[in-house]
Amino acid sequence: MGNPLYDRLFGIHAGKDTAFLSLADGQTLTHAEFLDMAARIANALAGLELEPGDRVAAQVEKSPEALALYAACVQAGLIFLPLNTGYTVQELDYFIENSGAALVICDARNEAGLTPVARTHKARLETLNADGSGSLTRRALGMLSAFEPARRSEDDLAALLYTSGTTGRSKGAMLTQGNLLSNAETLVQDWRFTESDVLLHALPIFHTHGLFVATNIVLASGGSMIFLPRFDLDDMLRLMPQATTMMGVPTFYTRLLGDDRFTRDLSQRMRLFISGSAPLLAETHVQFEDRTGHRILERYGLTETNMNTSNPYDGDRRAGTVGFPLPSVDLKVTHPETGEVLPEGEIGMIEVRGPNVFQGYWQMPEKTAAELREDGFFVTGDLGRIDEDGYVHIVGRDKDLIISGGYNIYPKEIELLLDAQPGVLESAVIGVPHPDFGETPVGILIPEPGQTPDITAIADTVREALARFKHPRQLILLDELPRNTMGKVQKNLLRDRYEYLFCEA
Ligand code: MCA
Ligand code: AMP
Repeated sequence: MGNPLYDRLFGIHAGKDTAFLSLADGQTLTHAEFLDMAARIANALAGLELEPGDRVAAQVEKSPEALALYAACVQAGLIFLPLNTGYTVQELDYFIENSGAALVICDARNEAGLTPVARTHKARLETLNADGSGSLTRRALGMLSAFEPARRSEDDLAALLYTSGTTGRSKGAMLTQGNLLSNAETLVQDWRFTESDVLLHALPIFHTHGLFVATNIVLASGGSMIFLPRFDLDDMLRLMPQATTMMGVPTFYTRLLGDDRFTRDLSQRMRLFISGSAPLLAETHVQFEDRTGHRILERYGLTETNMNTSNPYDGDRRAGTVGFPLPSVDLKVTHPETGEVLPEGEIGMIEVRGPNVFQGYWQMPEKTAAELREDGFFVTGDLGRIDEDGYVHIVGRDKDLIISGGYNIYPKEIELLLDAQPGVLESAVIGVPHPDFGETPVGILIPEPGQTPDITAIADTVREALARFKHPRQLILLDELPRNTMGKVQKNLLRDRYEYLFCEA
């Protein structure tokens, strides 16, 4: 049986002195060095008395050690639970409690804040810092650089990734080894990754995009990565001539285009630019081709499914579409209420099925039943249509979701917090266009009769409670919220009203 995910992504590189990671400062790590690091960490984790199936929650900065932690969890049969580095202690408390994590790994600068949380939820706490130091690495240093992979099957869980929910509570998407492997292997073929590829990697590694789409593909194909801690324009421009591929959210592309130093010459060696996580404006697609001669390949996915569709590698990459369902993915457009398949060209709910689709939400059978049908189709919450040539178009969302720079924000979570503030009767959070992040949240507050809420104090409370990227960029006081005859808040009217808050008309 072995350990399919470990064997096919990591084990295949055992003993290879080939380049795997090259860092911003020019340092490099070979596959063998990376696997040694991972095995030491796996030994350290085993020494902490963790058992296969235990959850390891990690809020750590991007580094080779952080990536090796993912490999170590796979090797030891532990369920990896990566967390956005922007989450506050209050947010982390929920993830740690909900997942029942046996171990929490954090940056030393957050250790004091997380110690009581870990203690309350009976989790161990270790540190791993951006420079690779920390208590976990100290444990790993004294360990053997060999570790017999835990026996696992493709049906065993490999990762738990939290995605926010429309009710304000995040849900842990359960992903098996088979979910991750099948998608990685499909995408290697579809996007023609080989061991000669060098991926310019500037995405965070706590989400599907940077961790599974980018890293798993490079591992499965035997290529290497220029592994940057974050998106820094100067680093991107400096290192692009050494790369052959890049994956990014639309903000990466608009930021590159906003800099005159980004020229056709810089991308001469590049063979493929991929975009996803949020809609790429057709205008960005066109500008990019004009500047570089490359047509960005846009694809579509979700945390629950990894990737579902992709524009073709060889055929026409059409701006404003997310291409065709990947081989092995069934995709249909259905009536949002009845679930009936709609005729070609009509707009409806996108549903997907395939070996990439997750197993359900961690300990939330009702939410799972609501979104994952018995016949295996997952109801994405995205509205779309399939055109006469078979291209899938995402035209909107049936879920109340804002995507800022590729990060998902569920208004409900912010509204619950705003509603609870002194002097606030009710609130509505809407997404409005933003030139850099695509969309950004704005909070509309309705005061209790005769009261004037203290906007500064409310903004301070929000800062304390929620990750920076979720903070409404503006809080606005209104007398009342627009409602339809059923009493439902008409967010579309609010969005129309504030459409040009951050972008020129
Ligand atoms: C950082 N900030 C943000 C964001 N990122 N605010 C809103 N939206 C964001 N995305 C905060 C910073 O903390 C900072 O706060 C301020 O905004 C400006 O920071 P800046 O330096 O401009 O930001 P940055 O550090 O350059 O980050 C922007 C970024 C980054 C490069 C777009 O957010 C990013 O790498 N995003 C990728 C997200 C991603 O990987 N998504 C995939 C999800 P202050 O003002 O206090 O300093 S997986 C997924 O969606 C599915 C499966 C899929 O299809 O891929
Ligand atoms: P997440 O919850 O982070 O997995 O985000 C998944 C959501 O991102 C999807 O449901 C879509 O709404 C959105 N998304 C991902 N890729 C694209 C894309 N290429 N175009 C439009 N929306 C996208």
